[in-house]
Amino acid sequence: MHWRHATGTLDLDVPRIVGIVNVTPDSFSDGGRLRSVDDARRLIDRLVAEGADAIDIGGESTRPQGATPVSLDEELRRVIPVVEAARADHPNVPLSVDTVKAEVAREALGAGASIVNDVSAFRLDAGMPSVCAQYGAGVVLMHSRGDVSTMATFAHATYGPDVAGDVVAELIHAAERAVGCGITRDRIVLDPGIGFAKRREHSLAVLAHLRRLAILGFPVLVGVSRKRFIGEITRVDAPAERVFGTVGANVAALERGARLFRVHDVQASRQALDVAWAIMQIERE
Ligand code: HH2
Repeated sequence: MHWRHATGTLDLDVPRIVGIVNVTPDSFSDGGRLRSVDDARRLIDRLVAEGADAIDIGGESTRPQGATPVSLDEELRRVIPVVEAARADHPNVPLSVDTVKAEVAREALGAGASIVNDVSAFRLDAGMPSVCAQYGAGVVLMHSRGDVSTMATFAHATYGPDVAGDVVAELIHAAERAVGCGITRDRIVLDPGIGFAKRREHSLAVLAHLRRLAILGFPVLVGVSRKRFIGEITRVDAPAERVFGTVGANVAALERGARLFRVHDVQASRQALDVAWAIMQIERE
């Protein structure tokens, strides 16, 4: 399996790790850590050294406590210099921009990003599909409901008896819409949106039934890193201390078909996923 993006192809016959760079003052687990472009550069150097296969750069938080939407100018000011620096420092590492705004995607793709990670799956900006199609970007379509300030709350966490079925159906709709707008299938990755309009039981159901998403044929990315459901299960309050729980969830997702893993703590998931993967290869022989 392969994932095409604007500047090449990512081979998904092994688990791939996407390192998170939040250039935001208010992200739920790492907000405010990066005060300058040089801070971001140092973090990216570390994530790549620890084994990240791609880097996801975001300038707008969707934090569970209800995020404050960021203006276009402010988001561009945060994100674009970091994309430019990362492109110069790591010319061979695919860069993703985590945004719901077509204009931010356009500028980031122009500055050297090759993937657009849209947590609204193209719901919030009608201009997004054409920008992605124009650049031949790889796209991550993540399941969510509501707008930037409500999507990580429980305001829209209402499902029928089959939560995973509802999420899969909404993602099929998003993928078909993207294809209808000119995005080729080999550029699309689907993400169940762990913690987005999902209580703990919803996130767990979606992860438990991840196979049903993986069998659609699009690569699956999961973003479980440090999230609330892990804190609830482990009773670890500080998000940065949820690394072990994150690893457990990622291994469970790998076994159920996920191939891309968006994480803050690259080294831990790199080791765990590589070992779990080696075991899974023997099982297949
Ligand atoms: N989760 C977050 C942000 N972007 N993108 C994808 N594709 N999947 C996810 O699960 C996902 C995402 C939220 O996490 P984080 O970036 O750490 O926090 P914040 O939104 O507060 O910046």
